[in-house]
Amino acid sequence: MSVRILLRLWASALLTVLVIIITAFFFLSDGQVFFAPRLPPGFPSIPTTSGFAAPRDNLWKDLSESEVINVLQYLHTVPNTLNLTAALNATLRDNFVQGIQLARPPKTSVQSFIHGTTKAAPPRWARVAIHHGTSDEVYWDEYLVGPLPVTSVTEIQPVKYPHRHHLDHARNLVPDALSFKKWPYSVAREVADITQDLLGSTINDGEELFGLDHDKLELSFRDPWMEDGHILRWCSFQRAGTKAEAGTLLPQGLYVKLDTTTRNPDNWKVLHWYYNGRLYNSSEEFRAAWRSPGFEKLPPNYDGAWTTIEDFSTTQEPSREKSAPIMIQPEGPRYHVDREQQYISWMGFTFYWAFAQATGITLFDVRFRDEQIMYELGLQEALAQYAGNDPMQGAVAYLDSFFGMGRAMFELVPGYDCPAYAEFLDTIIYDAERSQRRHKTICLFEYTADYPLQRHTTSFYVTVSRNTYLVLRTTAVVGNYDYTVDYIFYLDGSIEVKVRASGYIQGAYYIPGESEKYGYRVHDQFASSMHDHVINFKADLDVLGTSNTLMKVDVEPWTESFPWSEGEALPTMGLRRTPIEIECGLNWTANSQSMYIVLDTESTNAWGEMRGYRIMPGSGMGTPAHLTFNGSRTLGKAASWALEDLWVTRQKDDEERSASPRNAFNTDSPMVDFSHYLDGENIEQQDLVIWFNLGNHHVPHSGDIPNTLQHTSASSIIFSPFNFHDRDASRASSQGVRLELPVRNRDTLSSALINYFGHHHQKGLLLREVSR
Ligand SMILES: *[C@@H]1O[C@H](CO)[C@@H](O)[C@H](O)[C@H]1NC(C)=O
Ligand SMILES: *[C@@H]1O[C@H](CO)[C@@H](O)[C@H](O)[C@H]1NC(C)=O
Ligand SMILES: *[C@@H]1O[C@H](CO)[C@@H](O)[C@H](O)[C@H]1NC(C)=O
Ligand SMILES: *[C@@H]1O[C@H](CO)[C@@H](O)[C@H](O)[C@H]1NC(C)=O
Ligand SMILES: *[C@@H]1O[C@H](CO)[C@@H](O)[C@H](O)[C@H]1NC(C)=O
Ligand SMILES: [Cu+2]
Repeated sequence: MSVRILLRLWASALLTVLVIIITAFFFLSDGQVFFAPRLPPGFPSIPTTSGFAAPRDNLWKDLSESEVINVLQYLHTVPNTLNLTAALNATLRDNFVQGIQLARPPKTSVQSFIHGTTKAAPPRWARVAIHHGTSDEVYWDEYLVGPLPVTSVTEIQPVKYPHRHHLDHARNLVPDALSFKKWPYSVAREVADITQDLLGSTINDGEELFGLDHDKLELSFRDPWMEDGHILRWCSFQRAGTKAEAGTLLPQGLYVKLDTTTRNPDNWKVLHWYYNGRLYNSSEEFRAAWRSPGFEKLPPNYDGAWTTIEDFSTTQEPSREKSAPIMIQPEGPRYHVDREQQYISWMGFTFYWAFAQATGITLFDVRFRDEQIMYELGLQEALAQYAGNDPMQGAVAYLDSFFGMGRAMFELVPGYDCPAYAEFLDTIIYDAERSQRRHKTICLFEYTADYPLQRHTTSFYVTVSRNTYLVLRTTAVVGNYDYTVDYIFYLDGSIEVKVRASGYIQGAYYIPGESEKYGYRVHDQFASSMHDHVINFKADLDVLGTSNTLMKVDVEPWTESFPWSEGEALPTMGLRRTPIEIECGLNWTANSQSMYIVLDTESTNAWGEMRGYRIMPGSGMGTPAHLTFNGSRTLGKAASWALEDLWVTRQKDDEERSASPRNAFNTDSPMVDFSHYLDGENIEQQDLVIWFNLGNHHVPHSGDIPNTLQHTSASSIIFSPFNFHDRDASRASSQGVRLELPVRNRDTLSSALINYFGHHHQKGLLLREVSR
């Protein structure tokens, strides 16, 4: 995630306030006010599946437009203390509705409904975020409005943060356009003569969002923070970039630190300038140094063909003009989708999905052959912590749910992002009393791997089973970086969660002798910046119900003597099973010598073994990473979940999320402080939640220019049945072949028998003739 998105999203937030097109009473879909790139026509996708219905209504389903209108009408007509201005007429100095989403029902009430203890489905409530702009200290807070639809019993309640009793709101440290952009840009304009001399350019005017001058300069910002009552921010000068929007590759080595405390610009100050390893205490001091003889100037970092994606050079590989192999889906999809209830069924798997602006897609009630596996599986937060020797790279960290990992989901490209035959689904976001349909933000497809699920050759036969799996995919484009999240379902009952990253890296102005400590030189004046990606997910496993135990099974070296070793102690190895008793954090172990299995100690398979699901690092680039260092000043207490690989806690209705999108501006006192979830409770045969991290230690190199490649940035976790069934469950659904090998019987050769299991498709396939 980059600073550039700050510009975009805050700017778009400002725009929504200033250029509102909808009121509570006149909702308009498809408002195209701000950044929601749409594809040009010419990327057709297949029609949707229909005639399939979920067994029950989706209890986590997103608010509908009519529900949102209902809530807005309530907020604007029933007396309350919010002093709301209709978003259509609001400025940032008013109070207005910033966003609305479903307040997902507590698990306890969902469970009692599903188990028939309560007759009525859990009531629907909305969660409403309010921008409080009338006070001197601008802040956000949240309210619950329900039950819905609005009746005489509908009420409004403040959202409580159970572990943070004293907190009910989060400061907005850049409350208006002036502090956000106009004033910092005016500071940059005051040194136009210096930037012209040092960088060969001057700052853009700061108000243009579209059509800015690509050769001019922009400021990118670290998140502001509070220190001794002051609101502080470091800004970095970068080139806008020639159309490619590669600003994060174009830092110029000039930085300014600002104090924008209070809403009165009279109180604002330039604190420091930083250039070429020197910190200046004022603009005057910086200017004097620049004028003085012997002031050392660094070369600017220019944009050019090096930042473009397409290779139009003459040294291309000619074979790329021929078609590459592509997958087809000969008889249509084999999954079933209920779009209305957001429910999917495939090869024994069933699950519901729900969307949220902060976190994207979450799966609910995941079952395999009607047996419970997970209550909930979804992303919580995506952080990136950088390191470097300048005031930007040296401390910048991003908590991307602030920008919205769901809000940042844009249209996927059929045939490129997902197979052309994939099914595409839309999402809708609601903010500032406006709805916006985001088209084709989710894709769903079956795919057959290039490697079989199973194979074996004996003297008499060969068997091979195809490995077909189902993928639910979204991509969140948070500024410079694209995070693709896949939920993958395998025929044996395994579920994989995989994150891949692409896009422009964010790097440093290259300083010889310094940049090497934190990255690699990747262009004339540009070095990569090492950073940690840690992406937190919640997996509320309910393996055969809510009574589960996390069993750690260690593969241990030991020495043992056996009767047959005639008294000699033999170095060997064995298994040590330890149930995890207390809530804790865990790491993947060296040499993968520990297995973590969530099981139900009271359910056994035919062989008397406890039925469970194993959690293991998946098919990414090695083991998923956690944060390299503790104590980041930028992250404060906002991301303690990032310090270990996975955590196990007891499920609590009031421990719904490991993070809040509003953590970013008050990291020392975050709305949700995950560390409070670890309070020493016993977790044997309890309702367990696994919080796990994906991500990697990203040390970009020349191959990350122009964009990071996804096979070098993937990380994944697999939840896999472990003694869950009596034998491999994929036998019932896999497709394959058994070839009886010709047997020489005296003088005759028996004819080979071919036995297909599952459908065998051959039409249109070109088999290469092999001469013997
Ligand atoms: C917006 O302001 C105008 C002029 O004051 C007023 O007529 C209109 O009712 C307001 N709209 C809403 C939705 O409050
Ligand atoms: C209500 O909001 C308006 C601005 O929208 C503000 O002028 C007024 O002071 C606020 N009233 C209260 C009681 O805060
Ligand atoms: C700048 O301020 C720091 C303390 O913040 C001080 O140590 C340093 O001497 C000052 N530099 C100049 C040139 O005044
Ligand atoms: C996991 O690793 C981190 C350091 O990276 C360490 O602080 C923590 O104690 C480890 N956790 C366990 C359970 O070993
Ligand atoms: C991280 O540091 C804080 C204090 O700064 C400490 O309380 C906490 O236990 C540390 N966590 C880990 C996992 O080392
Ligand atoms: Cu990265």
